[in-house]
Amino acid sequence: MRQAALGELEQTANQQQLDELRVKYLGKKGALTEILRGMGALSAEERPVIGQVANEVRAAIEGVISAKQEEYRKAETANKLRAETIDVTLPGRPVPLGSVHPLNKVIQEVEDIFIGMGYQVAEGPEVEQDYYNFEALNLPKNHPARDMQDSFYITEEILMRTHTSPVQVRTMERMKGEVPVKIICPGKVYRRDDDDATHSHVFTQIEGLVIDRGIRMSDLKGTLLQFVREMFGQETKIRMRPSFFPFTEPSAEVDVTCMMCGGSGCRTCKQSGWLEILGSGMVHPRVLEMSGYDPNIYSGFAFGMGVERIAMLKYGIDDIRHFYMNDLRFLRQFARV
Ligand code: 2U9
Repeated sequence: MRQAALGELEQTANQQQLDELRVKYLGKKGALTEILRGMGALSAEERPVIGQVANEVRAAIEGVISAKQEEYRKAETANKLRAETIDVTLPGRPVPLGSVHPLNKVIQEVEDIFIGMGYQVAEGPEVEQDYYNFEALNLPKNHPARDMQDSFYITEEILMRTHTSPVQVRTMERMKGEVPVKIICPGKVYRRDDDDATHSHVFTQIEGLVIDRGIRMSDLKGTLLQFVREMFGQETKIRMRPSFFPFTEPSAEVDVTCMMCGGSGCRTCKQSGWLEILGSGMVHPRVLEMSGYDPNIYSGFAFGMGVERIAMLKYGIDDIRHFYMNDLRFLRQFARV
C-alpha cells in the first residue's frame, strides 16, 4: 500500500488530485483506515506489529501529502503574484487639482490680517430688508441712493443688498449694546449698473466695524496703516482725504502708495503715486443709536473696500469680467504649482 500510495502521489499535479488520494488512503473509508479498523480481529501478538507498520505507512503518506501541499501553495502564490503584478513604472493618471479663486484668495488674506488684530468674520443674507440695507444706515426713505434705478428690488421692502453694511447692523442688534464690536464682513453685493471693464452689477466687498468706548479717528488710521502694510508691504504709506458717506461722520477716502511703482508715478496710478482702495469714517451717531449703542458713551469706526479692485491691482488684471467668466485659462494662473 505504501508503494502504491507513494507512486500515485508522485503522479499528482494539483491540490485536487492530492485531496482525492488523501481520501482514498486516509479518509473515513480509506484503505489504511480500513486496515486500522480491522485490527480488532487480530491476536494480541499481531496487533502491535501491524499497528506499528500501519502507523509508519500513515506517516509516510502524510509526509508526502504535506510536502506536496506546501509545493502547490507556493506555486499558487507565485502564480497570483505574477498575475497581479503592477507596473509601478507606468505613468500615473493625473488627478485634476482646482485652485482658489483670486477673489477668495484676497478675501482669505484680508481675513487673516484682521483676525490677527482680534477681529471676527461675520456674514449675512444677500437678500435683505430695506431697513437693514438703508434705514439703519442713515439712508432715509427719500435718499437718492435708494432710487429704484440703482438697486435690485424684489418687493418694496426687500432688495439685493447694495453693500455688506447690513451685516454690521445685524451684528450690532445681536450684541445688544455689548462691546467691543470688532468684525469684518466679506460678501457679494448688488447694484443696478451696466457691466464694463471696471464695473459689475455683482461685486465683492469687505467692510469692517469697530465699536467700543473711546474709539477715535487715530484708531482708524492706525488700523488701516497696519492692514495695508501687511497686505501690500511694510513700506506702504496711506493718505486720507475728506469724503462723505451717510453712515460715517467724518468720512475719509484712503489712498495707499501705488504698489506698481512704489509711489514714483506710473500708468496704474496716473502718475500720482497713490491708489484709492478704501472708504472709511467714524460711525455716524445716529447709526450707533438706531442699533442700540448710546453715542454719548460709545464711538466706532468703519471702512469698506472693493475686493475686485484690490485683486485687479494685485494681479494686474485689466477687466473685472474675468473674475466671473470661469475661463480655466484665467483661473489656472492662480493655482499653486
Ligand atoms: C455700519 C456703519 C458704517 C462702511 C463703510 C465705506 C466707508 C466705503 C466703499 C468702498 C469701495 C464701498 O466697495 S465700495 O464701492 N465703502 O467707502 N464703507 S465706511 O460703513 C459702515 C458700515 C456699517 C453699521
